[in-house]
Amino acid sequence: MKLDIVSIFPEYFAPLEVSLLGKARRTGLLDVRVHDLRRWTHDRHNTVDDTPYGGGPGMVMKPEPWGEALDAIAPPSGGAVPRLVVPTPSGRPFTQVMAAEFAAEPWLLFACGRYEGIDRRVYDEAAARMPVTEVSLGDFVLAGGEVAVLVMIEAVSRLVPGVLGNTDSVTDDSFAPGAMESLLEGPVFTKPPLWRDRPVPEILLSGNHGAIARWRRDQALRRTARYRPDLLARLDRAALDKHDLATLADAGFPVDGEDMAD
Ligand code: JD2
Repeated sequence: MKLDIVSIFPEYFAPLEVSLLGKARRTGLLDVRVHDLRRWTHDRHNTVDDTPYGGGPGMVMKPEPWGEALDAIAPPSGGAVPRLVVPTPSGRPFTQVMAAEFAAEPWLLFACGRYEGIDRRVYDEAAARMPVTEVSLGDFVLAGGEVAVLVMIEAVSRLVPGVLGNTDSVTDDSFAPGAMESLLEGPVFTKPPLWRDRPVPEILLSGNHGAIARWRRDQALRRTARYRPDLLARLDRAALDKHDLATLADAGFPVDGEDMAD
């Protein structure tokens, strides 16, 4: 998979040389190229921003350097086209489903804005010759797109076959698309069995796989009820058995529908 990144802070992307992603790059699974937007400026001060039309606070990224950058990286008559991904607080929420869709693309081009964002005409012109997706990581405000792109590249890359290695731990994820249900994962433990007077829950040492699965599901349901009631509300009622309903009722989240009598 080819990943191009355009930013006025190419140094932000040093972490892409570390760990999983660093290895995937060295083995050729990922072809990552980071470009400095200022390379496509022509004035003495390498200006990339200007004041907003209509007034208001802050600055806006000028269209010309972006136009030249996109033309250079994805030539208008160049056959293959990338998907342009632009982080912005006003984009569609980035989800695991979107990460999986991006992971199936051969070529992604990430545009990192700064200031109050990029002149709208850049999106419109790009959309005339390539798919464009504006994405938001969530309801908080970052100072620019760089960190959002690092997040997305990490989420996408681990879904690219061969990057993670262990494919089971990908399909088991809480938010794996196609998973029948999305529950938060419960707590995990490893050795030693007793640490600073704190024991590992006995059931996990029991060897009773059915009881362990049940306990883990209860933990997942309780945690989801507490932190993500919105996920529980979206759960298919048919995916909940009698024991699930009792666990949720005990957690203070009775699920409506049929009563619990057989
Ligand atoms: C960004 C800014 C517009 C105010 C480029 C913020 C983001 N979930 C998210 N929060 N914030 C961003 C994000 C992404 C790119 C840029 N800014 C600052 N823009 C209004 C502040 C500039 C994502 N993804």
